[in-house]
Amino acid sequence: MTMASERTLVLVKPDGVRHRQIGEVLRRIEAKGYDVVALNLLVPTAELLEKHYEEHVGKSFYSNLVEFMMSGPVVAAVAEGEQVIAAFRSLAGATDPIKAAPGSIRGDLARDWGTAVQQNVVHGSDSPESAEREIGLWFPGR
Ligand code: RTP
Ligand code: MG
Repeated sequence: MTMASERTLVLVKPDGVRHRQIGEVLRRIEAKGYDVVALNLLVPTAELLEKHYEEHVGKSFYSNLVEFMMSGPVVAAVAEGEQVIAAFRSLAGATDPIKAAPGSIRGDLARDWGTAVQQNVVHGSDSPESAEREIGLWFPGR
């Protein structure tokens, strides 16, 4: 039985770019058998981040999160393949890098977690609906 192919939005956050971890994150996606089908390096605007993080507007960490995400370039990528949404969440590990298991991207690569949960190297969409919404924001027309 074949499963439907999915797409997910992956972000290498400013801490990951700063620590030269772009290649390592993309390597792990490809090593797991997924295709990178879109790629862009940019400093996101407040407007883009407000839409991307609309579920978090008003939470205590929201302004710190947006400030951090604008602190330098991020890499936006679309990864594609069977069950890639859940698979990338598994590759990424727990949101809090201290709790993220060794072997996961966050568990292995997070360096700046001393002060904030925000600095956890990557983002990955959490559902098919979020993935299509987020891909539309970061890659208009895709
Ligand atoms: P992401 O969206 O980045 O893939 O991470 P996630 O689903 O695991 O976490 P989510 O709950 O969606 O939170 C989005 C990002 O906000 C920051 N965060 N900070 N208590 C805090 O200070 C806090 N909680 C969340 C993290 O950067 C998280 O990835
Ligand atoms: Mg999330």
